[in-house]
Amino acid sequence: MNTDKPSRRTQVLIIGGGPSGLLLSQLLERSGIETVILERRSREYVLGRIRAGVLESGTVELLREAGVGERMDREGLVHEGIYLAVSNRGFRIDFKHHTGGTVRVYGQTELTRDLYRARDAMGGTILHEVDQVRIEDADSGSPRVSFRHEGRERRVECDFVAGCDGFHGVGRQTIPADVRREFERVYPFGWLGLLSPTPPVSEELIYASHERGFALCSMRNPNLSRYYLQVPLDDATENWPDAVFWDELKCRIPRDAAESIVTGASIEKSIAPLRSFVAEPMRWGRLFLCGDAAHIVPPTGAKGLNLAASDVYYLWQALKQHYLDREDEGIDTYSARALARVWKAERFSWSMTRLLHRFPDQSDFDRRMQQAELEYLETSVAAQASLAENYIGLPY
Ligand code: FAS
Ligand code: PHB
Repeated sequence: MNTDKPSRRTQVLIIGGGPSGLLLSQLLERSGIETVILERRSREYVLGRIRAGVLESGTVELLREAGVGERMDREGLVHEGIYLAVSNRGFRIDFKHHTGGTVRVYGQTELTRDLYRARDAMGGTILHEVDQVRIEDADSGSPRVSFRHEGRERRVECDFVAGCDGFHGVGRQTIPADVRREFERVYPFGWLGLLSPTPPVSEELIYASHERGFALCSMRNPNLSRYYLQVPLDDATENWPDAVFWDELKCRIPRDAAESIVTGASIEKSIAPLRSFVAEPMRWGRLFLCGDAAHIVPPTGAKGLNLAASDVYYLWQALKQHYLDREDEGIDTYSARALARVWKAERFSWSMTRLLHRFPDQSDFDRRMQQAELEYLETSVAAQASLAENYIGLPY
């Protein structure tokens, strides 16, 4: 594609080469709609990120529809439930029994790798290490995107711009402040994540609520485990040598798991802050926001990546309708349709975070409320069915 001068219009210009941008590009190109992706980082950098681990069934279906489900189906782990643990005692939430549904454990890193391979196989245009990206005339019929790449100023004219550029991207900032409404809650703690080449401690994930703080036992495959500990916001990975991490994790998880866990040297350790965030609207003229560019959830409900997938589905359907059916009902309803599902996932992620974490300013009454809700969850079929249907993913 010649980007020295705007002689060639692409149809959809996608900012961001993470899961949202790559999946949207793959689906659009398979529908005959041309895209260009601009990514700020190198491909190695993008593939070096350790992020999500659990895919809803809707995300699994969409990846198959995009032609990138083969390795996920071969290597991904089908999970029919999760464990919740309260003060070292666990109980199971059986998704299959309550909903007939399951989730797939398959790391975002591998999913992103599959998407890059698929884009390359179709000869996709992905420009890496671009900077100074600016979206111009998004509210006109002919938006343009200017940027620098390989030391040269470039510009691409397009029909539509998809802001798939994450929480710190330029897409959301392009929507005028007097048009945009933002909703946010920042949590007074973070998650310290550790990746270790050890067998998972349990067949299924364990979400543990403990006086000392929240812990999560997850995995990527039978020889790669992912663990998290709730830590104070001002904590640092330097304070957590592996031995200290393992000792603390054992304090917070069920006794039988603590006695059987296989520990080992970490191959990645990082702290992620937790926030709930939504920006409305997710469309402004011919600019559409997808994924983390528009919303952030605390990872407690495993929704971040899965919300990106449902946004991409709605936008793919809308743009296909525009180009193939010459209809714009999908485009006109995209923001409302995506936000309806976003807010339900925000609620679920917020409620799981509020239920399972220790809050520094928590009163004794607050703590009793958490304990009562956990006991209700342990003993009520209706409460477990509600958690199950939210965890496996509400319908698109
Ligand atoms: P991403 O942020 O993944 O991708 C946006 C891309 O845009 C990036 O590659 C960025 O480099 C690029 N970009 C940004 N600005 C740009 C610009 N101006 N020009 C060009 N490119 C630009 N979700 C879960 O479900 N479970 C988890 O356990 C979990 N853990 C997480 C841990 C961390 C530390 C973080 C930050 C997020 C986590 N998430 C988790 C959420 C995460 O998985 C996101 O939901 C997912 O990455 C969303 O994908 P995208 O919308 O593509 O955004
Ligand atoms: C993960 O495996 O990284 C993971 C799983 C479930 C969550 C959050 C993170 O809720």
